[in-house]
Amino acid sequence: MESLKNSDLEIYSYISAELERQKNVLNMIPSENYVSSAVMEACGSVLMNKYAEGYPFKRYYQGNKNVDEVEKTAIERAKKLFGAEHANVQPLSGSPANAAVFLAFLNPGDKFMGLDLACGGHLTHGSPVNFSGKIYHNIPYGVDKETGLLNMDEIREIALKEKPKMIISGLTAYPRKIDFRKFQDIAEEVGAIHVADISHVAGLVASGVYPSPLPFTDIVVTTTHKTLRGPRGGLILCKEKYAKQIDKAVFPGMQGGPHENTIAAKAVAFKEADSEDFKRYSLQVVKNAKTLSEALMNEGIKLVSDGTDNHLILIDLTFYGVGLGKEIAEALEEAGICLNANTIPYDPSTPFKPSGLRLGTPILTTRGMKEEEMKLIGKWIADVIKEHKNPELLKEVRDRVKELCGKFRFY
Ligand code: DSN
Repeated sequence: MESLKNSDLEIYSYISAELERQKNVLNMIPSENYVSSAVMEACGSVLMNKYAEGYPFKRYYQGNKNVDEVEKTAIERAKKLFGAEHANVQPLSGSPANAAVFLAFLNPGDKFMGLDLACGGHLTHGSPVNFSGKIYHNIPYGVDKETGLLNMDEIREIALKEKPKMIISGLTAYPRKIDFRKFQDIAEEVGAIHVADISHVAGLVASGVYPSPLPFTDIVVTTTHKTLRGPRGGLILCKEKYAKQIDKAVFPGMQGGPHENTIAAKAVAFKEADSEDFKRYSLQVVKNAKTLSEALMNEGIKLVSDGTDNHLILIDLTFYGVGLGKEIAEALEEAGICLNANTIPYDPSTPFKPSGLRLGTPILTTRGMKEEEMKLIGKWIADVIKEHKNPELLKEVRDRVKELCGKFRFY
């Protein structure tokens, strides 16, 4: 970063400080990952300088000979990786990708179903503060109060009664497998479009360690920067019969010029994910999450659904008090462990003061950590949860975290 250092010392110093933070902290936010240097180079390339409204070989600007090849390659790689008939690689991120899907299939006021945010859905799955809940008519579904699991019979009953035009499956805080086939069957039964949002689990899906909604699901939406370990961005996969509708909704419906530098980085990430090495990585992400959840439960920490099938874990803190999520997340940050406060299903508190913690293993696994480290980290997290106001404990954990981080690869 020599040029940046010479031209803007202020921003350079913030980025350098962030580099140190990412190196010395256990980053366990399950929606984050550390991309390869190759992905970063593509993202920071001269493709950033180009306008390319339109699609490969059908652009509104001249000079897109190279850009066309880049985007065409990204599309082909995405289709191969996920076994999809059609791919649109232009969505700027997950929310704009979902917005394009709404635009493609629904009119304002139309009914759709999505997983309640508090039960593990996403803002764009119908939250009343989001465009999805403001413009369209959301009929939310939740998880079972006792088990924390999706109840497919109940979801079917709601669908039969409400006859939505669209049903969204997918998660941001649901630690278990989703029966995408069942969602598709329900959607077909009621004449709805099924949209699977696999943003969190895309890397695991690509590796075959989590159920894939492809090829049978109508529309599959994902971000590219979570378990998939690509640049921040979005991707829509669909059946050929919906290709035109999706492409028109993304551009000119939702977006202007695509970020071709990010699209190049997505292509690099798709290639990286299409490898035995990445499959081993994804397998280890899940093994690590399972070991970590066992370690936490052995310490008496309660987990929503008593474990995990994917990369994420949701801790229920209500045994220690209501609405403690933020306070304990801050104590853990002080101790060098970065995760996020999260609502738990049927949270007795509010989203501003939730009663849970959400954490995951994608970054720790990218750095090379395995089961042995998960056991240690589980014990540290449990210790901090139990004594989060003890400054000596926080300092002791912080020192041990730094020592551990020093042993694992970073850029
Ligand atoms: N913000 C993402 C997450 O953390 O799950 C979802 O958009």
